[in-house]
Amino acid sequence: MVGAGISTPSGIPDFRSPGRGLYSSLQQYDIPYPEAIFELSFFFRNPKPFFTLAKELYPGNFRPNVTHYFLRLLHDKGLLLRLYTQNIDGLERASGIPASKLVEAHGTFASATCTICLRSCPGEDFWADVLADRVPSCRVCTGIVKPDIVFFGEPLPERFLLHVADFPMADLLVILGTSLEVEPFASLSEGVCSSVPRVLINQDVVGTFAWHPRGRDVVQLGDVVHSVEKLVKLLGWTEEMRDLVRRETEKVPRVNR
Ligand code: CNA
Repeated sequence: MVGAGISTPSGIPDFRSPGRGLYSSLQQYDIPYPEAIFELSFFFRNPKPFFTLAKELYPGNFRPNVTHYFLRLLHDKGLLLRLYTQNIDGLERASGIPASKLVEAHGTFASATCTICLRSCPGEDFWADVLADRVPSCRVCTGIVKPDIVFFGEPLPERFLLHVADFPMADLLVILGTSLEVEPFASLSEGVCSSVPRVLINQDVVGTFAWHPRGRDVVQLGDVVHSVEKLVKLLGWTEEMRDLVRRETEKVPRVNR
């Protein structure tokens, strides 16, 4: 399970870190209060701020960091049952983890849906408009095309239901970079069997690790990259990680706008 804290080392602010979180820096988006950016009622009145944020998060503006590549390495080794992410930055996909291994619980910019005729389209269809500061519109009915990001009050993607089968099957749960404050995502942390070790890697102790810890819980506090590097070293995977990061970094040229 991962959240915004795994992408702060890639340069994307989280929501809640005081002073440097996204919610503290949303003034530039011309919205009445931070949460409005993900509210449908506000979006239909003024979709611009959301698309300004979308433009910021354009794939290619940011790169996966060691944490994403650690998860990719788990997949390469056949150890990743599933990656449940709250992030909408697409860096899990960018790290090379296939979509079949992902549950993007709060949605994705990889696809979009017309708000009027509900026609679905791939992300490539709307990015040109977003990058040119235009609100993308449907080719069929001219309705506003909304990227498949889950707004407040919207149902989670159907794939989220995979948790019903995944969590009882897991024999280790690793939780990285999340405040475990957003439901129903946060409660997944309680979905593994009570005998299954849970490892929290985060800046601070959060959620059930604070108020209802289990006997086999492990908590590693501090910067996520530092903690992951430490874990990788303990696993004896340092060389492999270095090779993977080198290969992937050479592959994806950074897009500078
Ligand atoms: P959050 O509530 O902002 O919590 C982030 C957590 O990560 C906090 O506990 C921080 O202390 C911790 N953290 C931040 N940086 C580090 C670091 N370098 N090392 C270790 N820990 C760190 O974010 P959540 O994901 O828990 O909240 C869910 C929201 C945030 C979802 O709806 C997301 O869509 C949303 N969000 C996503 C992104 C993104 O896609 N990158 C960015 C900002 C917000």
